[in-house]
Parts: sequence; C-alpha cells; structure tokens
Amino acid sequence: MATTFEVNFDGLVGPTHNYAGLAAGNEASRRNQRTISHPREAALQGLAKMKALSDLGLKQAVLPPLERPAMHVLRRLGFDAPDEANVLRQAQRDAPEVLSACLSASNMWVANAATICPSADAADGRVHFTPANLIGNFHRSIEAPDTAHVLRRIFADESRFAHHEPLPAVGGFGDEGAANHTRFCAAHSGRGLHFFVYGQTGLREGQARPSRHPARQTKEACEAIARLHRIPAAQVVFAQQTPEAIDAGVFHNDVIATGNERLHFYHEQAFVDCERTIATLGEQFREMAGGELVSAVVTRDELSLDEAVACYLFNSQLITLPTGAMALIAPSEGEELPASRRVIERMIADPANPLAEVRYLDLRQSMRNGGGPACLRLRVVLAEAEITAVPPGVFINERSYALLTAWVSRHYRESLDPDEIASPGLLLEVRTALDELTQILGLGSIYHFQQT
Ligand code: SUG
Repeated sequence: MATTFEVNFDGLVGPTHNYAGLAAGNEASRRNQRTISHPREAALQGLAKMKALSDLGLKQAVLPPLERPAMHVLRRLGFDAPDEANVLRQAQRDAPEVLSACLSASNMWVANAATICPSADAADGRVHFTPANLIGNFHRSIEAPDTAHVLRRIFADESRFAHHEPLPAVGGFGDEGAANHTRFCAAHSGRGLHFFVYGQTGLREGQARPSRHPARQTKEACEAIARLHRIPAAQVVFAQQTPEAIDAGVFHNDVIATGNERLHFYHEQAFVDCERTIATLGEQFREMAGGELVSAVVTRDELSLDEAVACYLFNSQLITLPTGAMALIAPSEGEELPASRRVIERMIADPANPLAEVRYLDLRQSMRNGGGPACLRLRVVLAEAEITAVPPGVFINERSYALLTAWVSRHYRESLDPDEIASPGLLLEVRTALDELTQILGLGSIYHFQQT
C-alpha cells in the first residue's frame, strides 16, 4: 500500500473570470480579449475535473481563489478614494489597464503558484514551497504575496513544511513556478529527479532568446529554487526551452512537455540541444532510480508547434491510477484535432509506454485564456503523515464537491461582459461568496477584506 501520494491541488476559478488579453506570449489570451466570459461554467468545469480525478481514486484538493478585485493593490497604487465604489471608478477612468489586471482571476492557474519539493528529496526532510514571483505580467505578479499567505495557511506545520519567499521581483529572477518544473521518479515515495526548464538566462549574457515573445522563466530562478529546496546536485537537471517554441506561443514548458514517474512526454522542439538534454536526464535517472526513463517524443511531422499550442495536448495531466496504470487527462481540444488523437493512440498502443488510457475533459472556459488541465493544478507529493497536517476541508470528496458546486451556482454570474466587470455590485457579490468559501474550506480568514 502506497504511503506517499501525489496530491493535486486545483485552483478554484474565481467569480471574476474574464478575458482581458493580459498575458504576454499567450495566443489564446490575445485572441479572446474582451469576449464575454462565463464564470459559473468555468468554475463548474474546474470542479468537474477535480471530481473526476477524485473518482479515479486520486487524492484531490482545492486552492481557494485570491481576492479580486484586488482593492489592496489599487490602494497601494494611489487610488485612494475613501469609498470603494470610487476607488473602482477612479481606476476605471485613469488607468483601465491597471484595473483590469486587478480584476483578473488568473490565480486559477496554480501550476504557476509555486514550485514544490517533496520531503523525500530535500536535505532537511521537509516539503519545500517557493511561491512564483510571476514578474513577467503585472496581473500575475500581484498573486505572489497572497499565494504565499494561502500556502502558509494550508501547509502550516513548520516541522513538516518549509516556506520560502518568492524570488526577488526583478527580470533576472523571473519565476513561473511548477509549470516549468517536472519531477521524475520510480515511485512517488522514492527520490525524484528535478527537471527545471527556463526560457533564458536572466543575469548572464550569451544564450539564444526568443524574438517575438518574452521568456518568462530564467535559469537563475531555477538554480535558486534548486538551492533553496536543498536538492542534491545529482537529482537536478536544467534545460533551456527553444526560442522558436516560445515564439510559437509556448509561454511555459508545460505547454510542450510533461512527465509522470518514469514517463517523459515532450515535443522534439521543446528543448535547446534536445538530444543532450534527454541523454542527461536518462543517465541521472538511471543513477538515481536504477531503471530507465521512458522518452515519448513527438516529432514536428506528427504535430507542429502551432498545433501543439492550439490543442494543448502536452498540457494534459499524466497521472498514476491506484492500479499503477497511467492515464492522460487531456482537454477536449486534444480529441478534436486528429493529429493529437493519433499521438495519444500511438502511445497507448506502444508496449514500452506506460500510458494505458485517456480521458478528455471540457475545460473550454479556462482554455480560452491559455489554461489547460495541467495549468489548473499544483502537484504536491505528500507522505501520509504530511497529508494529515493539511486542513481536511480542502480535500475533494462527495460532500465538499456538492457544497462547492452549490456555492458556485449560488454566487457566480452566468456571464460577464468586459464592460460590467468594474461594477461595485460585483465587488459585493464576490466578497459575500469568498467569505462563505473560507467557511466551507475551514481555512479561517484569509482575505484582505476579512481583516478590516
Ligand atoms: O499566465 N493566462 C495565463 C495562463 C497560465 C497557464 N498556465 C500554465 N501554462 N501553466 C498566463 O498566460 C490570461 C488572462 C487574461 O488575458 O485575461 C492569463 O493570465
């Protein structure tokens, strides 16, 4: 019986879910800018994914949405009218782009919330957390302090959990969290090989850079996290994303590669010097785990970079079922594109590939902002004793699923027009909803408005 589990913490989509076109290098976000969003449907789609994984026998938990509108950020930026309706009005009039960033529900993509190192790999035997600074985009950078606060609240036991500050908020240390990090292992209970992927060096010169879109993750950030998490050098590999992938819209590595246990599923254009990177991973894995890492590579002839970005095949979740078999949780877009379906069928048919089945899920509301199944979850490998130190209310089961879906149906708007999003009415609705949510999850007061 396994005593260590990969727990998926999914971000609950917040009530202000909207399409603001805010995200650099993210084609879906640009394309859908200012279209009408459907917050209720978005949150229910996310919850349905959590329930589906829980029904498959996996441990599934939820992270609460952060407070939006971020009134504390607006005030910090000088919108200082005494009443909140006027703070919103002032911001709308003088800096609509700032307001829009302060309304974004982007914290739903918790693969970017932090990078995690399980206790089996850290020299001090604790689970390590470094919240991502997300400095590549203003609307995401404001997530970092509040994410840090929520993670400290959920993983509160200092004898088991170590929390680091987000890295310095400068370009040289741009960090987008677990979306650029994969941990390979023979089994979750054993040691893991940490694969950090960056877009460019931040402080040193000399490496190729994308020309069209920014590289959000730096090598210096990856190195700092490996140090902070006290991972032995033999269990760390760094690699660079190809500039052409970033320029095609691969703004995080999880848009072009993923992994689980001993399976690495990636596109041949994912990494600079791909052959050497894969060879190094193989050698270090063999050394650490005594077995072979399975490299499931997809060629550009099978699926072009543009197709990979359009269907988000690589942003699927690879999971190990309680039977030990592996399953792929893929977005429905991955089923609709014949080339992507063929890749999945080929992998399932290959006896050397541990993938046994695929499930397609409808996550279209999130996908329209560039967030597939993998973006919506943060993997936290926890031993049984560590799980007991987590507040029970955050786990998904029949009861919490029923409570959360009823809560969403009660409080979320069916649709949100970009022009109504700054209304004081929405602010009040959101606060009522979030206040109730903290009671459902049993987390105490975590929001700024609850402190006043
Ligand atoms: O950072 N989109 C997010 C999507 C993040 C997906 N995460 C992973 N690949 N792990 C981003 O680009 C769009 C918000 C808007 O435009 O309204 C946004 O922030």
